[in-house]
Amino acid sequence: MTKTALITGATSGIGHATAFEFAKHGINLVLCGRRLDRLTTIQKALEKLTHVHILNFDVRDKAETLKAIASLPEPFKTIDILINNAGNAHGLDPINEGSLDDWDAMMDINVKGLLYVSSAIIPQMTERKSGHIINIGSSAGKEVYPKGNVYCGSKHAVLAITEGMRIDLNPYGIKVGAINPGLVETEFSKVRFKGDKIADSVYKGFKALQAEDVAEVIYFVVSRPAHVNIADVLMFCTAQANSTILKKDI
Ligand code: NDP
Ligand code: 8X3
Repeated sequence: MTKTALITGATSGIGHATAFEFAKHGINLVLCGRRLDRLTTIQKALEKLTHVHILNFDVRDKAETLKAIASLPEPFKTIDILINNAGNAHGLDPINEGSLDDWDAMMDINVKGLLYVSSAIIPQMTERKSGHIINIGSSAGKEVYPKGNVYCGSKHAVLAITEGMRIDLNPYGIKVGAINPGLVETEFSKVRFKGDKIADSVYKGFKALQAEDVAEVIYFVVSRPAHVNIADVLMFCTAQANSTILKKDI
């Protein structure tokens, strides 16, 4: 039977690439994000391959998030696969110089937003006793690096929440796992550095992971047989050894 996936943060980067990868395999899609123009463009492109519904909301807004997901029309109401991907880093500062607004953004989007979306989807999965939740964590959720403080904290929280979800949803046969990439060349650094030109240098001198590399792994994870749950993936580009060791050719 054809499955339906809801992907948050589908307007760029990993979420966008995952939408294209899933569409290639005929998975029906509910694509979410704040940039409606992009959602519409992606919907037009993917409708040739699969059924697509778009939801335009900010995961920081609890009421808006719950309302948007409750508004899903009948053919898209049953979500088999939830990809909690929306998120970003905001700033890269020592803790003594960090911005409270940046901290709010990271905790509100990466942690609370993921919880709001999950709370809207989990009840139908527990009722059906099936489903698959993938949370996009980060290598930053496994290892803290200088100036990463709150972003790393938010991603450590994603990992802890993933493990908690897997325990609590185990009686219902729901698969839960995390994909934790290192450096991926997306709009991530543009957001982190607020458009500053330093963002252009982040992926220079080495070949970073591409969003499609992560999307392929996500598809691999969701396409395993019913008895197989890939609980945790840590993936780096070859040039990256961990959060602080990166081989650059310049
Ligand atoms: P992008 O900036 O390219 O994509 C982020 C996505 O999140 C966009 O689609 C954006 O959509 C969405 N988003 C951001 N804020 C909100 C919000 N408040 N409400 C709804 N949607 C929101 O970055 P990536 O693709 O790299 O990031 C995706 C995930 O991967 C994040 O969780 C990130 O932490 C994680 N990650 C990224 C890595 C990297 O190096 N790039 C490495 C490890 C993990 P819109 O703006 O339209 O709302
Ligand atoms: C994104 C990877 O190293 O910039 O989560 O934190 S990193």
